Amino acid sequence: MSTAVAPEAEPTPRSRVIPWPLAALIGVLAVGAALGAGNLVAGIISPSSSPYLAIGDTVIRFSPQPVTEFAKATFGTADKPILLGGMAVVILLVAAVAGVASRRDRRPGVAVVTVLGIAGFAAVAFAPSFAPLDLVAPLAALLAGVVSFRWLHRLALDAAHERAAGPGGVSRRNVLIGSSAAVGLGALASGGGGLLLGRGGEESRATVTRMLAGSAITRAPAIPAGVDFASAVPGTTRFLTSNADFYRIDVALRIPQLRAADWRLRLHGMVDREITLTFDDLMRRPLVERTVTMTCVSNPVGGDLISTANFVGVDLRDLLLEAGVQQGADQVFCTSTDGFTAGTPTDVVLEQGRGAMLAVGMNGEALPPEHGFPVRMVVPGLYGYVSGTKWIADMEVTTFGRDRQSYWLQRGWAERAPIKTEARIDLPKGFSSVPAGPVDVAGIAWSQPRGIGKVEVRMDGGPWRPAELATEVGGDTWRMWKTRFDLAAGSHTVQVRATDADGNTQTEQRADPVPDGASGWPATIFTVA
Ligand SMILES: Nc1nc2c(c(=O)[nH]1)N[C@H]1C(S)=C(S)[C@@H](COP(=O)(O)O)O[C@H]1N2
Ligand SMILES: [Mo]
Repeated sequence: MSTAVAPEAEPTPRSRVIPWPLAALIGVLAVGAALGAGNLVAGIISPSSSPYLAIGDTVIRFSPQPVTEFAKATFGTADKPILLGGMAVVILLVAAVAGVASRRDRRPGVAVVTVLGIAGFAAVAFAPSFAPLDLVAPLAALLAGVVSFRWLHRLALDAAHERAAGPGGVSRRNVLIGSSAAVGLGALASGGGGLLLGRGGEESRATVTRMLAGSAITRAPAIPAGVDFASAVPGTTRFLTSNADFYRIDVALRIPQLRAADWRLRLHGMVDREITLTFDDLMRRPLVERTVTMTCVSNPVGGDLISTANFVGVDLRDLLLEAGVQQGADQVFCTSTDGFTAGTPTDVVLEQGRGAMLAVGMNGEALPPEHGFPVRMVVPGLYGYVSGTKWIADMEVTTFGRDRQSYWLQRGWAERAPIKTEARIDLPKGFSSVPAGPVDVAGIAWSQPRGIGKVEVRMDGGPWRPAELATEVGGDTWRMWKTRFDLAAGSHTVQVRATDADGNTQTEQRADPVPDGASGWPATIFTVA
């Protein structure tokens, strides 16, 4: 075999080659402009159509279970910003490489920018909730990317040419102006889009808040004095959590921006009568207020994925009784507009006095967008992933069959998830140093729907001592506890365990959150100075 020597190609004049750092920058700027444009247009016309966030959602949706578990275990609730940051790094690296590949010829760069644009387009088009108007933002991103790449590339080539031709620098200034314009527009568009993204649906929320203010609501018993020690012992948890501080768990990056007027719920499946409800239908039903502590199954021992609010809504039991649940149905399979699904045991929803509800209000206002506006489910005593579907759109009465596996069941979590009896130490903070003298030890305990009967604390492995309990509100909510120790200087370890109202003490057995909730006695190490 002989090696043929290729005839010497016509050498590209050096003047027609863009220096590689500038070439890389052009790729990055063009893609940055595309991302900004996509975000802006999404912010203006359809908040859930940002191509960047749609790609993030797609990554989450198709991540294999070990990857999502690793991300949750390693980053906790910071997994979303880390995902978005990682995506930005990867996309901008690809963009830089595309730029460098286009030092002479713009075609490789245009091709890569186009492929990225199509990826954003596809992510939006194949999202669980999709409306045709959603396609405008990714289209704008694609156009902005290609146009700015071609434009910057042309400016840079001209500059390279003129630099070879002699001093002058006019075109180089053009490159500078061009790239600054791209950065500026991209950043402005991104920022503006970001502001607008969070704004959709505000009018509809205000309307619902007004409707609630004017409606007859069977109020929850007034919250008595002495339910927490927040004023007596600074640093302890307040009984009611404000909406802004309420913990949040979302599988999707994009908060659905819905309007109450568009909301429909279809209740179907193994029922005698299918029911479809509008938001007005819901508001015509008897409204009831319930104080409920919601808990996430992912909450580690000592974690803060637990909060309490006054929810207003309608009784789910009555609704299911009206529909007529058929023999053998053991799962109420709920679907959200964001693609999330949860399967709630039928017997729990139908349990008299359990208080399962379709909630529309939270702490005196309409549900905040991030907590499920306009309607979510709340079931006291069950972890959120099997009971708390936000932005609920569909309820199918069915069985726990393989064909109806909800989101977290597909990822290895348990089918049934009653809340475990647990306690948390709020004070002293872990590894803190407290002054000598009496030391406040305080925290929370929960065991919904049974309620807390006793909390015990021990110091340095000594005898268990009962803690003082705050006034009880009910079984569906957490209960605050506190006690005091006189301690010598040095390092100390405090431990706590709760006992529910039926007399069952929380297990010492340590368990990770997967598959049905963490367990174990929390411990805090601190120093007395
Ligand atoms: N649509 C939707 N509903 C959802 C979730 C979700 O990711 N998407 N997370 C669930 C989980 S795991 C919990 S613990 C609760 C949390 O509700 P919050 O975010 O209002 O606190 O919502 C549940 N409902
Ligand atoms: Mo959760």
